[in-house]
Amino acid sequence: MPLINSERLLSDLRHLRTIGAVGQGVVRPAFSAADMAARDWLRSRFEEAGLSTAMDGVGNVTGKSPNTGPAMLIGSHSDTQPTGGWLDGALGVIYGLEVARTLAEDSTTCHLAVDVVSLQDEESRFYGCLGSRSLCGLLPPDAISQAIDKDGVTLPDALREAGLENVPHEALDLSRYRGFLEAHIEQGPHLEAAGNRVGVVDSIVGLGGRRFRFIGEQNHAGTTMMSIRKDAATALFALAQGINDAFSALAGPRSVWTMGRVEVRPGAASIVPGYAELELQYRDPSMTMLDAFEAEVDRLVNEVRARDQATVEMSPSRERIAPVKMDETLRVHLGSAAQKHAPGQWVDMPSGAYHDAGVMAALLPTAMLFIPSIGGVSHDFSENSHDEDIVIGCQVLADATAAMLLDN
Ligand code: HGY
Ligand code: MN
Ligand code: MN
Repeated sequence: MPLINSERLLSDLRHLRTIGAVGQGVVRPAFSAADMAARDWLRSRFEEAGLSTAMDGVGNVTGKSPNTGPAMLIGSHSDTQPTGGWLDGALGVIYGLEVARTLAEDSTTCHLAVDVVSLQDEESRFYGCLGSRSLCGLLPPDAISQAIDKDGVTLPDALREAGLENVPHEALDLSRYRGFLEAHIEQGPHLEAAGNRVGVVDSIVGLGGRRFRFIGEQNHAGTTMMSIRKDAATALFALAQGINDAFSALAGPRSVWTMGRVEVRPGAASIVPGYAELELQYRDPSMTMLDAFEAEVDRLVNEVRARDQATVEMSPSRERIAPVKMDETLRVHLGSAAQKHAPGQWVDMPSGAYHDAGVMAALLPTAMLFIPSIGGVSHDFSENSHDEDIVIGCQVLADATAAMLLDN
């Protein structure tokens, strides 16, 4: 099988890291200037690789092989979290580019078709997995018009600012594709802890989220007696504690939940807060568990409402993503390639993070490959992986991709 160009791979990853760099991390939220600069650079690299490129109306950047199908579509996202790591998403996009180049440069595989994609807003600045959902025709009708980020920027305004408001949205040509592959950093501790170098994902967790608004009565912290207060923060804390207690009692082995955004206004020590916001996200490999979490939240909200401390409004904070199984046949090819390049140091494993692959699997046979995250850290500027793991992961993906297409 053709060998990847490891220096070229690392050089492209390091260049992408410079676009939106903040210290050792990266800040490239969807549709930010840095994100669009990165997408323009990716397009130029895809073109240099002989791929025909385009940016569609939601910012997806594609690079298409001149070869006829069946093709493999390989990619991930190049947008990041507000405090993002340099590899989350970027790894899978540059892997796709390197696999496309490697197979095109070798006489035994140059007839194979590998397309590459950088999907938009996987990190949910405006809408979770916006790009992959758009590509798959899975965006609800008013998703774009209603989407607004945490700072009040609307998605239509961001699209206008990026010059995309009149650009057509690309739809996946299912007749062209054998499948979709996404390589990603594990973003967790399991591979490193077990001394493994490659993970072949068997399933991706499902997730849901709720947003709560608490409306009380702002007042003086000294003269407002406890019996007559309508303290928005007290209601928030009561709900948060109730969620932690109830979810802990319900949780399965891979259940997780996070209340990562809290706002209390006006945020002064001598003022009884009149307004508060809380955002909850929960994940599990089982849809039944996700449903159970949501039933508990409904019960707890009614309890807090009954206390008459504050009015509690609840709404979904994001589109729910169902748990999804990866394609068995593609997984076998990834496992064979992993066994060749990391014998005895690879493992089948679930993904605790969600990914665009979780959306693409609705339409295409889909598989994912993980490489270890140093210290299991991600969604933090310190996110990192060892170069040798980055290189091995890409070689495994290249071998598996060639095998999948030759196997047709
Ligand atoms: O949050 C996630 O699972 C993904 O990294 N955006
Ligand atoms: Mn992420
Ligand atoms: Mn990611």
